[in-house]
Amino acid sequence: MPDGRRTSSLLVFFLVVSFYNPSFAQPPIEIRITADEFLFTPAQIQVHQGKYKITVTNEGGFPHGLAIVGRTERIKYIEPNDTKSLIVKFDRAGSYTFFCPQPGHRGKGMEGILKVEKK
Ligand SMILES: [Cu+2]
Repeated sequence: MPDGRRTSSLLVFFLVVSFYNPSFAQPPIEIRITADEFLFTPAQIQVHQGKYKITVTNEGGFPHGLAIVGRTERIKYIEPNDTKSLIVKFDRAGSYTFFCPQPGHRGKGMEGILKVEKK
């Protein structure tokens, strides 16, 4: 098969996949959170099932991060005045606890609840 035809077949394949799978085509919705000593704002977040980009800005003087209980995706470390993002897909409804993975921070109050509701 000539290269040009192979490329167009692949293109058609991806167009079909994105047509049948809306989550593949849609960009993630952004959730903005700020971290400070020793809290997240907001600490209560409500979303619907889907793909999200969680953006955390560290407005504090210490390094912070963001982890979600039961999920492997995390931001280990954000320097003061820096911003980092994480893409997370929530397929199931439920309450997810998020927290700062820096030692001792969760115990000082750096945690929150992300509630995912059915679409
Ligand atoms: Cu922290």
